Amino acid sequence: MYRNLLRMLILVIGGCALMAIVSPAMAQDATAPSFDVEITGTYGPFLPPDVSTTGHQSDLLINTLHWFMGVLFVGWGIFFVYCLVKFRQRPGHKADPKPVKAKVSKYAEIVVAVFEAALLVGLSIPVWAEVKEGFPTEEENPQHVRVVAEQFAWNFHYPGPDGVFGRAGPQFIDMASNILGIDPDDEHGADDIVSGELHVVAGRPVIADVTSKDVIHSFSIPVLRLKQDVIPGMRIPVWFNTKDDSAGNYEVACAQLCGNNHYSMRALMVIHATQSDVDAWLESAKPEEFDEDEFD
Ligand SMILES: [Cu+2]
Repeated sequence: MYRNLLRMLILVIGGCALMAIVSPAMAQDATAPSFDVEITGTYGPFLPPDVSTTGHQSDLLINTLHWFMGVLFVGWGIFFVYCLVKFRQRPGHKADPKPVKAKVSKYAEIVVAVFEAALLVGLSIPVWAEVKEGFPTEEENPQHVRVVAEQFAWNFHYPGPDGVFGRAGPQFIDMASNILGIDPDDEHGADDIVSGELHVVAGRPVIADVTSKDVIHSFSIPVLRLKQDVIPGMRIPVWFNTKDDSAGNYEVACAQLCGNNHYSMRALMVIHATQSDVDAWLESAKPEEFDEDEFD
């Protein structure tokens, strides 16, 4: 009996230790394409840095749930081992599989249920409401950007100096010269900027409309605790805001297994310190002078 218990304990502890050693090593070993610039902050086995104004609430929820589950795991684990020993079959005792009726376990279940309900009503629902519904108003001067996913890249569409997005449609797509299918006859589209990089300014809210050209992807920016499924045929708005001191280079990832090269579907997000830095970058990324002859 004790030998079996010992074997089980060694297996469990050994398995946990192995996972603790192997999983960070595997994370380091991923061979996704690297960026030309250095990524800000460290990524390891724990939560990445949080540079958003709402992320601390998600982190509080994640951390509370993990600690709570840890306490439950240890508590129920101890109770489980106690039962194995206490009710085991041994000389003079027969194993008794009948459930035990005890007040302690009933009260423990009630406490767990109340705590979980409090988490749901007091923490999860308000955070969800703010993150999903608390869009910045136009008075708060949000930056608008369109995000178009495709296998296996992120495209960011900026409205250009006129502030208006050009009309876009699949019939205009040309994979060499017009990957987002911006209507060449729409004057608002002539100054639009399409880039594989997301450039924003610290402290200014961003509203991003996400859509996909092919399959379902997931727009994920871990440092913003932002994740939104990207569905072909749908334009889904998401919003975020960055902390005032968050300038740096960060990663945009795809969080939905979307095909063979899903692992390589990442993009650079640059948070600039000032709006003029963003404007300078937009200026440098502007399309070549709109050539009318090309469309004759
Ligand atoms: Cu993807």
